[in-house]
Amino acid sequence: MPAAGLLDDLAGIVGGAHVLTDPAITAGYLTDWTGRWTGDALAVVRPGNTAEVAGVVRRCAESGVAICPQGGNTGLVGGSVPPVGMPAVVLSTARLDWIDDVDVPGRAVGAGAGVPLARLERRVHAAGLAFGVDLAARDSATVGGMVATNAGGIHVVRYGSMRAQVLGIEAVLASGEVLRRWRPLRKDNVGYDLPGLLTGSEGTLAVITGVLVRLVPQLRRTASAIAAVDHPAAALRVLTAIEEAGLVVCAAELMIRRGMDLLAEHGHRRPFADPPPYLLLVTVEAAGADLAAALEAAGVADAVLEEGSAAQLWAVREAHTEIIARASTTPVVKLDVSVPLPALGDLIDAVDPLAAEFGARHIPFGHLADGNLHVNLLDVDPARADELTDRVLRAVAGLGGSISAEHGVGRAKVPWLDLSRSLADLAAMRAVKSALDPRGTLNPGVLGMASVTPPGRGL
Ligand code: FAD
Ligand code: 2HG
Ligand code: ZN
Repeated sequence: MPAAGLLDDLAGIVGGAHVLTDPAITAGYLTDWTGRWTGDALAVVRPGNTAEVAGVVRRCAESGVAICPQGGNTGLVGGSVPPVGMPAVVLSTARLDWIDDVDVPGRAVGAGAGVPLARLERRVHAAGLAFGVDLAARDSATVGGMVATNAGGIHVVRYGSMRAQVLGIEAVLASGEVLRRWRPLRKDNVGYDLPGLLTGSEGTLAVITGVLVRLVPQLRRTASAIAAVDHPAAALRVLTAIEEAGLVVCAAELMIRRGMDLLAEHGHRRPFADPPPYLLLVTVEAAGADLAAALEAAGVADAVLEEGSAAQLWAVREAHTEIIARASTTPVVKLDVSVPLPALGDLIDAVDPLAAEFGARHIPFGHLADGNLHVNLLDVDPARADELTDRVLRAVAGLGGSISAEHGVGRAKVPWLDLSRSLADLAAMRAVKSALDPRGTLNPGVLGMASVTPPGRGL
């Protein structure tokens, strides 16, 4: 077996039980959440600490074997699975699962890259604080993966995305060296912001092994409502009215009647018996009566309001991804994009006829306050998926938007990078890549970055 020498060495580093080669076990690591992307790997390697990660990175680099870092494998752009036809290992962060004591006065906590978000949230809540990023994949998505993708989620309007939470980072560089900046400082302007650079690097610049994140006060009193609106522009007007009433917005999401119909077909209760064209889900830090008054003043005729966690209202929003995946006859074409706020309605109007032309169903939803729409296209003929993607992303660019709002580029959007970045910008990104990973070992192909140089020694 040509890889035996490499695999023996890797087993020597992480322990034989953590070099997985049984296809029945590795299969789950080789296909992404959407089912659109599948790769090959010599093995899945599960290091238990930073030194082992460094050992794996060094040993793979010696053999010119690519490394695909993987956390919870909930990414939606194909970046978490290895390429096809190239020697590679998946480096799973599952065992980097430590959480430090919460630094309550410093409002910070350190965690291993493989810690799932929900576990971090529970730990931080027990200490009386909260974490500023939340998303529906919380049970599986890891802190390291969320940094690597600069995840957004439902609270960006209040706290910013993942990059805004990162105070420090520990990462293994392609050379095997460990980069560690680990102080809970809110201000630290000494040179390049390397933690910021690694945030959103999608596994192409380093393997993140730990993260030091800032924490925020727990929300003491919240109220949520789903309001009936007839257009995204109306949803934005309601949002503005809520803000002008002095209420602090924690989340503002947009949904559409077609989404409600689909959810109802799959057993979910409709918030309204007769669903309106669009629905605004808003959470504020305020009393329910104040939200009700603001909605009334904004001219909202129909709304369902809940105080506290509003689990039922949020379940409607959070079920979208799963139900859409279940309902589509082919892997869903998922295009996470952003446009200037006033163009949200124009984008939906531009995509609807494209979907019809391709015989697809279009169920958009997303983070209204961030101008972030999740264009979900169901039943697309896989042979025409790229053509439809091209048409949609060109429409997004035409509206002054970005081809990736929060999920990243991965493998899915590489051919369209030039719609969002200039040649000079792309050249600067490639220069960073070749400086930090000159042999192209880390996640080749992702973000359009170079592939591995030929092996320096046998496998
Ligand atoms: P993976 O999927 O394992 O990896 C994602 C990328 O990060 C890959 O390129 C991988 O190589 C790299 N990577 C992972 N770990 C490391 C590491 N330690 N070091 C270096 N690189 C690494 N995303 C949002 O932004 N907002 C949402 O609201 C949101 N909601 C979601 C809801 C559902 C139901 C699902 C399935 C996904 C959702 N996502 C959302 C997408 C996904 O959860 C995020 O992209 C998340 O950050 C991925 O974390 P992960 O641990 O699963 O990473
Ligand atoms: C969300 O906001 C996620 O729920 C997933 O970003 C979006 O399924 C999607 O397209
Ligand atoms: Zn999202």
